[in-house]
Amino acid sequence: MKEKKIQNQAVPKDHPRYKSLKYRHKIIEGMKNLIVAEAGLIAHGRGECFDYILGEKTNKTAKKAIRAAVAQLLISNKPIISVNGNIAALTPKFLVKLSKILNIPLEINLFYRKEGRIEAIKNLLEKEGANAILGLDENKMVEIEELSSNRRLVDPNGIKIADTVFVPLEDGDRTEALKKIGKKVITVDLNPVSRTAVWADITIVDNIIRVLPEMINIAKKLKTMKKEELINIVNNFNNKKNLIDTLDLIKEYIEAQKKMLLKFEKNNY
Ligand code: PTJ
Repeated sequence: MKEKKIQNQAVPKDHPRYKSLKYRHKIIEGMKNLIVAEAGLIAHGRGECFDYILGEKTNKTAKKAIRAAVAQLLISNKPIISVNGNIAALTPKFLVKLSKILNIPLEINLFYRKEGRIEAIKNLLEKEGANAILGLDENKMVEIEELSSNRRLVDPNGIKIADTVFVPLEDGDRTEALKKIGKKVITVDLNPVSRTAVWADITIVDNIIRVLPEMINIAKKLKTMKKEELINIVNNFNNKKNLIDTLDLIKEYIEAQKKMLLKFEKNNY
């Protein structure tokens, strides 16, 4: 508790990087509470780097992907939301809200298994009001044979029988395995060229902390649409094209930064 206080005091609200530091501290606290794996810190840093060169905002390509993702979740018969340590630590409230508004269960599915982690994540989600959590009883897990990592152990009532799996901040292996067994895969990944980003059916290239609130807003709107309209949204979405457009946005951002530096240099700042 004392430590938490000291950390919060270290980040004044008027700090220009306040938000970024706040989420860093959530990840660090999450690691201390077993929610986040040690490697989750590194994954977060990699994400931050891509976020920077995407302008730290929800770009138009991300908005398109979010719309398609929500439509896909609404037309699915058995969708599921896969939860790992990083997402739970960063944005538990919106995770639970999304699960409720779309009526989709949450399944805790971890890459780095360690005693106490599932319990810690479960408690955090329940504190935010979650009542449909799968992946809790390790004795009842079944395997996805195509996968060798810890993620192969899934809930028989969740990922195993799902037609669409929403797997934010994912590693490439599982996305590939899930695709091979016929699942639709939706992901959130700030790296537009990760194997997950490329393999998924719908990739939202944006920070999970901005994506979930936006998905909730879009869900409220799309929930009233007819199934045919939702199918149309999904069919009109081209993931590879959207990723290419995202890379163009990164190029534009870097060009703009270059121009700014050239101006500084010219004016001797
Ligand atoms: O909790 P566990 O044990 O299941 O482990 C979770 C991590 C994230 C450690 C594990 O899945 C992992 O190692 O993932 P990777 O392979 O590092 O991939 C994570 C991807 O998420 C990377 O491409 C990052 O750029 C991206 N990423 C990191 N933070 C964010 C993000 N994408 C969106 N929003 C973020 N905040």
